[in-house]
Amino acid sequence: MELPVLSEETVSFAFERSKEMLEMLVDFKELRMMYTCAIKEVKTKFEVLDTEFKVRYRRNPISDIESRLKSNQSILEKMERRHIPFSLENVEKNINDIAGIRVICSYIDDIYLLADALSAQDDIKILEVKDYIKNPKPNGYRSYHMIVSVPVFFAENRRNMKVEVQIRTIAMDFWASLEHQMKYKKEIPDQGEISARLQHCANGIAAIDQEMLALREKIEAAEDKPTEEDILVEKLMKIDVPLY
Ligand code: 0O2
Repeated sequence: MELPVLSEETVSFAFERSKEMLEMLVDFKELRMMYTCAIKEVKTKFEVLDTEFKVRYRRNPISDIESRLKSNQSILEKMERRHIPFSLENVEKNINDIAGIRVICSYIDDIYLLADALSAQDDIKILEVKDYIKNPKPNGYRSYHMIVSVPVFFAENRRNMKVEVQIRTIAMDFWASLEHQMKYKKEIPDQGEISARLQHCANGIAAIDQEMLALREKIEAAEDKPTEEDILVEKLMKIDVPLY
């Protein structure tokens, strides 16, 4: 088969396009590295708060911290769904959850405690808050979402990076995992019935979360008021609390 002869202009155009594509790929990899570092920054902030609480109140507000960098495929799909043309600027501007952190707590009050403590840090800027606990989604989804901007210091520059923070209870997380699994299955028999039962479970979970908090508060209130001696002994005990 005889190959067509390409004009000098066409070859030069193709070369320039491939060069541009390669440059974009390199920049995209660099951007992902920056988001990975932003995850580390925010994760450390939550770990610090958890450690502080452990020493101060002998109680851990955080049960688990998960983090993830959104896959390239999910980024592309989200851009396509929103009809946004692909460019690095557009990705950074429009996709808020490339860096994602999920903080799992035992009790609902800890969610707000952590959200307030993070918001009070003066290097953190809160760009958006969605309180799906006070305003659950129609399907029953409950979780507290924040989009924050955090400064990350690199060798030669400082970049403010966006991170999506989701804070929820263990029970809310348990529910969201199953609902997420259903959403990504294309063909499910009785989907309507499953959705209705999930919604029912979401209401049950919300009631149990409230009841567990009320019970904890009752138990805490029933604990004897400490004497001065108790306070001193408590302070001495804190010195022995292992931090890791
Ligand atoms: P994935 O697969 O979880 O990474 P925004 O991100 O603010 O520009 P969006 O996506 O409408 O716009 O924001 P929202 O409502 O805060 O949702 C963000 C994430 O919350 C979702 O990410 C899910 O992780 C979670 N989420 C929101 N609604 C639901 C729900 O009804 N069920 C479950 N299980 N999770 C939910 P993505 O983008 O879906 O991707």
